[in-house]
Amino acid sequence: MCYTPFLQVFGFLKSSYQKIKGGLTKTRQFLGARLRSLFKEPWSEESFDKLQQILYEADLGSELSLSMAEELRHFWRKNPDIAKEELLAFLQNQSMAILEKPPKVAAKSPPPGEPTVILIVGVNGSGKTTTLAKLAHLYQADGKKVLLAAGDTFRAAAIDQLSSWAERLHLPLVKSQPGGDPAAVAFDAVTSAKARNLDLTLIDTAGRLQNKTDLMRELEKVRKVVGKVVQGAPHETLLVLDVTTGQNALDQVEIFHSFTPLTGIILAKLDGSAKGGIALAIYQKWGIPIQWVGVGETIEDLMPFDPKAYAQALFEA
Ligand SMILES: Nc1nc2c(ncn2[C@@H]2O[C@H](COP(=O)(O)OP(=O)(O)OP(=O)(O)O)[C@@H](O)[C@H]2O)c(=O)[nH]1
Ligand SMILES: [Mg+2]
Repeated sequence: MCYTPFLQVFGFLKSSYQKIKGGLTKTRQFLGARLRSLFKEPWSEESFDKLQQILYEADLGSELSLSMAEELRHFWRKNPDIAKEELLAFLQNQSMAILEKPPKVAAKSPPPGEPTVILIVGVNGSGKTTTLAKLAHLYQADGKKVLLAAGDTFRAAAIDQLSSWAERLHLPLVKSQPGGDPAAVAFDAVTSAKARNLDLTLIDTAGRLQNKTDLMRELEKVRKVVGKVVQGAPHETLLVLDVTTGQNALDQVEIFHSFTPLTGIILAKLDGSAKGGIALAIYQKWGIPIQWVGVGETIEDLMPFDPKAYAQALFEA
């Protein structure tokens, strides 16, 4: 499912069930092993308490783990002879019902002929720069003219990292000296993209812990200056979450969203995590669409989030 008009361009990139299943391997092993051992026992009232704990451990969050287990309990009480497959189907349907609710946030569109601006934010090391390169590669493959902005001016290595991606992908890059003003880089980049009639500017930013208020405010400044160049910019603000950080990811969503309204989430490192359930917890709480999932370190390892494939793969014991 595509949530934003801009993402619909990726008609060529149909997310396959097999791919998302591959990305969820660790989560599925974790959940599947526990669900299988739960299903070996005869179902009783106690099974639902155990189920709640299992869901919680897969990072569905306390509220959601409780409500899903309780809904299943009510369903089972009405249908006590129900088969294991139907209980799993119920969990899949519950997940789908959550993910199919309309999003509470929306991307904006630039005025016709002007570039779309996407701001990539997140805590240190979450996968921002790599994900930005993966996204650039996808848009490029879709025929879009992309420009990269090295808005992480904090470390020389960060500028070098994006420069080498730009070289590899043959994409223009706007950068400054280390220590430069990220807002100035963003301004120059969007101005340049507009002057050159490019389709898209992807702005990298420095990792920042969500509890560092001054750094969070720096993002507000970046947003403000790009908005002066192209109306509505940034049209997308995407938070890259390292799924392996577990419940802390929920704090990150909350604080980043309060400083810099998010239009989407990218779950990076899904391949290395058994905590893939976090997608449900995030969408249930904030209605911010999970747009992409990172499933490895290479440039091809980014796929659109497909709620149906995700719900199906998650609860397939
Ligand atoms: N396995 C796996 N590794 C990933 C994924 N995405 C990023 N990484 C790795 O995570 C590490 C950090 O990635 P970066 O893109 O540099 O992260 P960052 O958020 O830009 O880091 P800072 O700029 O230091 O805040 C790198 O080794 C990446 O290769 C993913 O989806 N799966
Ligand atoms: Mg980076």
